[in-house]
Amino acid sequence: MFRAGFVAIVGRPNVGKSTLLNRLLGEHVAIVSARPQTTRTRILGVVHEEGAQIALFDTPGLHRAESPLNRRMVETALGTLAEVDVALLLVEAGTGPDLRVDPGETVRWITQEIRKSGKPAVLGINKVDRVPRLTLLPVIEAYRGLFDWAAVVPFSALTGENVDHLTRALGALLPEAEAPLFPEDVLTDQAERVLAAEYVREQAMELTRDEIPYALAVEVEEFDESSRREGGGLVRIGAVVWVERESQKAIVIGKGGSMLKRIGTRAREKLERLLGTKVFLRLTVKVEERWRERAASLKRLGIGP
Ligand SMILES: Nc1nc2c(ncn2[C@@H]2O[C@H](COP(=O)(O)OP(=O)(O)OP(=O)(O)O)[C@@H](O)[C@H]2O)c(=O)[nH]1
Ligand SMILES: [Mg+2]
Repeated sequence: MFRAGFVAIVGRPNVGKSTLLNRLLGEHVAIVSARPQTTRTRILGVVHEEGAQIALFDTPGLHRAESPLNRRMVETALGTLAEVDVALLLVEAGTGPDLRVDPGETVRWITQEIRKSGKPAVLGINKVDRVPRLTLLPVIEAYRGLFDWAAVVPFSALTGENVDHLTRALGALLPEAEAPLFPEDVLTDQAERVLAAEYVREQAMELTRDEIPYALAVEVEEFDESSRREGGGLVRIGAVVWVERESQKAIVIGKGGSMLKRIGTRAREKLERLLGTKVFLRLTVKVEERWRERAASLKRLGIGP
């Protein structure tokens, strides 16, 4: 018997949704950072198993959103929940030194949304690598009280521990299918130029501080692979790093261009690994005041349902 269908990975920001997607795919298709609200769009990853094909959507972290950017992120995640066969709610084991047991208000709200969707749901408790095993028991009990989970799976997206149990639990909940939904070689819906923009944003988020990681957007203006086609092995990429203020621009560029250079070098190295070619990456920093509040800018950047 073969099963195939869609799963939405939902949860609060920073719990490891994108790390899990990458782990399942064995490729870095969704950017990851130590900061919350990294993912802004939904990202499809297709896992091809022996008896099942699991199409997973990584989604932006669910939170109380205020700005138009954040509201669109939340709408994207909730909209995805409505379209899938199965929900995977991710939470993290033990935040901070006082290992947290209470699921908290946001997780209660997300669980409510899952209940409203009428979808079967799996609870994934991520980051078990950083807590003693025994401390998990009260956590599992607390979450069991929230919803009738089809399965509760503690795992670590970072080390891969127990991730196979998670895929088995998800696969078992998918509808029976005559045939796979996607060809064997399909891994993601992310175009290479989108991945290029995201890789730059990932490094820029990682290397900057305070409000800057959230005020960043990256737009690829040039993606020239003509030399790759001719066997020259070079992809030429030109990207704009958008910020909201001149002061932020100065920081992203850095003294004598040093910060922008670090961002560019790190992104280029990762891109070369992904694309399997040499990459020439040119970055420019530009200011667009309040882009996070402008519908046209968000649309241009591909953010929103
Ligand atoms: N120790 C540990 N850290 C993890 C694990 N999974 C993810 N992380 C870290 O948690 C942080 C957030 O990971 P992301 O994958 O970006 O989290 P996310 O849920 O996609 O976050 P948003 O996109 O902001 O909603 C990163 O620093 C990851 O390295 C894990 O299993 N163990
Ligand atoms: Mg993410």
